[in-house]
Amino acid sequence: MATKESILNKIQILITNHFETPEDAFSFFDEDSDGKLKKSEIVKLLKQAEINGFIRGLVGSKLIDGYDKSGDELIDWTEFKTAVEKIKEA
Ligand SMILES: [Ca+2]
Repeated sequence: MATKESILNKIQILITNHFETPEDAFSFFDEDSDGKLKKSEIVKLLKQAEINGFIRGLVGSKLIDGYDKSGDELIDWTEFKTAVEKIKEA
């Protein structure tokens, strides 16, 4: 069973190893360039982070629940940056 810690750890490894900066990661996964990550874009990030396909949808929803402060069901750059900083501390 994947724990929250192991999932966050994989996300951190992806961002650290594959991108120069969190900004690069954000713009890479923001495929429609609207400045926000919607659930389908977050699920692609989770796929890249090698999160098991069976739980990607659930994890995506949980991340949105946890980090979407504005309540629009999207993760904008400020929210993403806050999430990345929290993940680093974990
Ligand atoms: Ca987007």
